[in-house]
Amino acid sequence: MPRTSPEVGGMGHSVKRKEDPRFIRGKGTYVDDLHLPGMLYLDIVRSPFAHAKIKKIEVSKALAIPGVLAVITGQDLARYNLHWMPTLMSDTQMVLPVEKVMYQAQEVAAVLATDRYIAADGAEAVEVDYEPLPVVVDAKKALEPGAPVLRTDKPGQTDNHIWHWQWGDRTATDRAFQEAEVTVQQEIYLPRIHVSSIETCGCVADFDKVEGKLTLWMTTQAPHAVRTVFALVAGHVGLAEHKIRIISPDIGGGFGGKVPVYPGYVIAVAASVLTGKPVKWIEDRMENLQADSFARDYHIAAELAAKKDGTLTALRIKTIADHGYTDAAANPSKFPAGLFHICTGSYDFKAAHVEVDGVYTNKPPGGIAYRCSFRVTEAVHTVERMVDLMAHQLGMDPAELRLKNFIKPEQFPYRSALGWEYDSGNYAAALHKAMEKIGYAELRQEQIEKRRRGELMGIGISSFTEIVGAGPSKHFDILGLKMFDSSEIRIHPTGKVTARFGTKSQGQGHETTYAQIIAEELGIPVADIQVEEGDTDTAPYGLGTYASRSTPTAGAAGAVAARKIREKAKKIAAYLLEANEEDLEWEPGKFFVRGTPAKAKTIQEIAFAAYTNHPPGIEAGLEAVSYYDPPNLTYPFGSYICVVDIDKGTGEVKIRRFVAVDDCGNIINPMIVEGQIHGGLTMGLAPALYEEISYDEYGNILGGSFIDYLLPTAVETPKWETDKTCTPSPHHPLGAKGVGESATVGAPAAIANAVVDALWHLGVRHVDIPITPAKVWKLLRESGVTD
Ligand code: MCN
Ligand code: CUN
Repeated sequence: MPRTSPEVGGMGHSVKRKEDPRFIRGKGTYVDDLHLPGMLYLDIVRSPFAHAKIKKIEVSKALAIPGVLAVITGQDLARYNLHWMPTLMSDTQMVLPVEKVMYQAQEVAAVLATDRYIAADGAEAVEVDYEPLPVVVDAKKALEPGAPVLRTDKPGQTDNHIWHWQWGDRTATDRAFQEAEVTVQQEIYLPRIHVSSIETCGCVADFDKVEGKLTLWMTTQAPHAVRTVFALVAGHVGLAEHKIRIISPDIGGGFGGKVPVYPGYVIAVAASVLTGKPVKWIEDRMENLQADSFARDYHIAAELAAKKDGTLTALRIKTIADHGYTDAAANPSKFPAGLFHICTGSYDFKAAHVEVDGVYTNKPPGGIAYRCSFRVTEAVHTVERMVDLMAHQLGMDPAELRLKNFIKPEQFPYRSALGWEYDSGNYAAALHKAMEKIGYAELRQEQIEKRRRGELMGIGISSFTEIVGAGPSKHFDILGLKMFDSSEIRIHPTGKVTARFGTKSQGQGHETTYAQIIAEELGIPVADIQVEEGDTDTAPYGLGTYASRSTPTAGAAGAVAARKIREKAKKIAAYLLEANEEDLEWEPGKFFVRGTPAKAKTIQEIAFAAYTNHPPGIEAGLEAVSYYDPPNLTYPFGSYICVVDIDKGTGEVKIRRFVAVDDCGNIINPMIVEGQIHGGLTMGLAPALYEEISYDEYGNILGGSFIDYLLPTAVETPKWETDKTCTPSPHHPLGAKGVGESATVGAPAAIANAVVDALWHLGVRHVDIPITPAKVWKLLRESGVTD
């Protein structure tokens, strides 16, 4: 039951999204909607080769086109030492190449013109003479002795190995494996995928030569962090942090793809600084798909040990992480493999060990997330596949095996074998609810009968644990910037509110849910609260929106700032009511004298007094700021059950039912959470059955357009059946956990497990995602199914 009235609209109300009236009327302001006087346009020349020396760039034909003003090359940027830039993982990345290109579709040069189409014509007319070099696309081959060394620019780099990282107790894990009664092992490949948000990336850079100030509207999920990085990289050409204003306007989906800094942004800035004119750069769809950062590309070798009774004892994982030509992942600095070491999942493992090796290949920079908190999807997929494999191996029901090994409610806060402290959870409750809702027992019965008739039906479970809200400053930073987040709430004399946050919504509805948090704490109606994000000149410093961190960090900051305001409001109320502070009680929206409810002051009256009649000894005004450093991450979880039917003739997997029970603690807006889960499930379905970016041996991208890279549409998407349990976070001020990525993280394993469940009796043990009809058809034929 919500504490506030529907008019106030605090936590628990499905308040309609405040941002939607402008979105559904086409009145949003995206970067490409900006048109500044005298604006120039940039287009980018891209490499057809995956690895090649640049012998010559001939620009005369391009410059001869009327309207083409300049062609910018790596040599031009090198004059200002801007041809390389740092990545978020302290690697280096080319802005524009001087010597060689490292992947197909890499930026080679940029054309500046008076018009978008002239810029494109100019890019066509630039002639580049390449000398092809041997290409490395296979991460395993990249590690073989004798493989061509790709990063010849890095002194001391003698192979393609980037880093080795390990976590956990190797000795205890090895011992557990030696003593194990049963073990299973499996190689699992999670392919490269791409987020494909509706809006591609782009920016408008506007350098004011008189003020010496750069305003950069850009598609970024983390405006403040980007500003700091720009200041650190371009300080030597006069761009100091206070002279850079980054504005992240409306964003048409981020999903992790708008965390990195792409070369196009930097070139546009350089072009604006040099010309003193506004410069717009907007990627087209193919550029977005082919050259922006990718996710996954993990080659995982996993082993699981158990007792014969199904008690899980140890997990051991070795992984090769393909990062493309540079490690441009957006991970917390301390964790090069992100939060992959949450891979013990929802289970009470006594021992675990994980090793990851980062590798360079001739591919675009990889290692960002795809709606996933820094590699948690890879972790969940691995453990959920392995647990399922073990259940089948033991002839135990996969639900039963899970229930037997779940971390029990009374074990929270729970320290995992890999060192995480899970805040709260009740995994069995979520699984039981999902089983009940889907009719698990009946489905198993149906499956037996179908199997007798030769029909292929499978039931798959995924009982995932997420890890979101990075993060506590003790362990979490990006390039040294601690991962707190912020809120600044200002109450105006008439009781209306402007609130600013260090995060940046890309479609998640922050303008609504942050207002609800303030409404919850102060009793001010949501309609009276204006939420702003994404402008570094106005918003307090924050690390941005990704890893479902907004609610755990900035949302918490909002609650804390509102509580600070309430403290001050109480003093003002006591003054106005001529009462002792201790005698005042709060109910949403007002303070009243205990026992005399008629003697009350509303928050609006208090706000007015804060500017017109403030008490002696107390400063005027009513505002507060909070920089919230979370004491821990939040661990949302859920249990998903998927039922598939497989067509023996075509190998097509049809999802008949999909039940998703999620738990993200206390919910701010149930409708928004449900929307997040629906979208997230569809983004989990996508890589499970459709999406993959692969390369041929020459490094040509296969799947570089939507003809080959399949996004599920409404036609392919099943009806999602959602439900929830509620296990509040004990450390979050509102008991909330993040939820934005849960469904994408949890769904693929449920689908993959259902497919293997349908085929197990035929001898199939594993199938890598995406589970295409061709793959299943081949497995069926290999198992002798001819139908
Ligand atoms: N929420 C809530 N109650 C909770 C938890 C969350 O009401 N207990 C609400 C929040 O207030 C917020 C939304 O749900 O409005 C998501 O909150 P949260 O889980 O904190 O995640 P973030 O706001 O940090 O969003 C990031 C997350 C990520 S990392 C990806 S990727 C993703 C996702 O959100 N990208 C999205 N969902 C997306 N949705 C849209 N429309 N567009 C994207 O780009
Ligand atoms: Cu991880 S994709 Mo989201 O964190 O922006």
